[in-house]
Amino acid sequence: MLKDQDRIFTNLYGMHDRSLAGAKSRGHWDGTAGIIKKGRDWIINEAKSSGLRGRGGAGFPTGLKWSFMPKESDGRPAYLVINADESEPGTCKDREIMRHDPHTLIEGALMASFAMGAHACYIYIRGEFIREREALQAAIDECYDAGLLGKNAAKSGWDFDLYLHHGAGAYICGEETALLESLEGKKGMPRMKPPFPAGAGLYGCPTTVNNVESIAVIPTIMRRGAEWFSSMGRPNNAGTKLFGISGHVVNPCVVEEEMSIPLRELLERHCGGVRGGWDNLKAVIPGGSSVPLLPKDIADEAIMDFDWLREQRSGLGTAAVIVMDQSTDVIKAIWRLSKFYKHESCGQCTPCREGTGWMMRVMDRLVTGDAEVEEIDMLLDVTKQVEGHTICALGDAAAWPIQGLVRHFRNEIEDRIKHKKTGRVSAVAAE
Ligand code: L3W
Ligand code: SF4
Repeated sequence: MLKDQDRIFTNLYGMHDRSLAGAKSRGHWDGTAGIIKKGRDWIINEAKSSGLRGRGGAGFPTGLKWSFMPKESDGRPAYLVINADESEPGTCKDREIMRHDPHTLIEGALMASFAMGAHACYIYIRGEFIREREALQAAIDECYDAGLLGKNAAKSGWDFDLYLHHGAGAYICGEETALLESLEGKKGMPRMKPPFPAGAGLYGCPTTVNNVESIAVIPTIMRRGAEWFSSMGRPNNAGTKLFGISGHVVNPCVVEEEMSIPLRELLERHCGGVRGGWDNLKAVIPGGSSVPLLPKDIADEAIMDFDWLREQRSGLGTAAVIVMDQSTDVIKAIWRLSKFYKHESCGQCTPCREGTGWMMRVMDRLVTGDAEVEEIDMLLDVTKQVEGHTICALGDAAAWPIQGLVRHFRNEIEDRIKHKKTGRVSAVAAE
């Protein structure tokens, strides 16, 4: 269990003083210039040694990503872009950082940008996050007034500007290259990769896109050291982690815990447990809507980290834990996600544009039981034709939850179809 002194986001725990004075009293902005003066390589190596893996869903090693940025400028400016377009269903952790602890994000942006040779950083914030952008903008203004941003930021010798850009409500703009397109003023449609943003990103310049939480933990890692961070969790799954827990628990919440905490401990320690007790659990989505759900027998043993969940053919994703008790119609729950992905597909590649519609229409029939049993395998076949055949990960994200449903709840789907045919139950109506 994470000790209080190892929490990074202490403001989540009732100390809601997000002002610069409050941030300083908690140790932020202390010795920032000294850390920067240790140099680019030192910061990147410290990020690498800490074992920090990206907190936006994919878990790509943060220090390694930074090291892809050019060491010497070829005349093009370099950029850091912070992905604050938090839209993955179930996910609400970055919102808490921006609302309660904006200074740790800003200080992290300065350190990370310096390490990558960037004099400018854009924070792309989800349009619906109005209170969060107000909090963040107020903190940015305070920093400019205090000399922590701008010329010779925080007396580090590095000139650094930070801009806040509002999104306009499209989930796909959380995909890093769609986000860059949107930031450039174009329609938010993903680009083909490679080139990765480090080679050609914002305005064709070297760019790193990092999630809010990945950047907000940086100042504490730099102060307390890579060894401290990597001592928490399991090998390859280091550090502290924000978990956003929703659904059928007694107290839904966002909480910071040690990586690799058992799921049951996480829910019972922080959320009052599953509604009606642990035995009332039916399934859990461990990492936001894009990762497959797990049934209770796997959830019983679940370790909340990248590698354990990947071995179960699910994932840590954004660590948005969606808990479903025995009252849940899991078929309908996954149908709702299919509807979401169909709606959010940008439509530029055929397998995703057509496949998300196909998947949703078959899911419609599975929910009501108005399908043939053979359609279950036909649906799986469609998911396989979408998975891995699209420009961005939205196609996979639409396919995986359905694959997980069929893998773990095929009997329930078949029962519904059979019972509908024999008229033994009145099936649930799709909305
Ligand atoms: C240089 C290489 N850079 C990879 C970089 C890449 C990106 C990062 C991860 O999808 C997942 C997705 C969602 N040279 C590189 C390289 N990079 N190889 O590393 O890349 P990748 O392709 O593994 O993932 P991705 O396309 O960024 C993200 C899943 O996250 N998801 C989360 C969604 C979250 C939200 C939200 O609200 N925060 O939308 C949940 O599971 O499905 O699989 O920077 O450039 N050779
Ligand atoms: Fe657009 Fe879907 Fe293709 Fe991604 S996979 S680029 S969202 S059509």
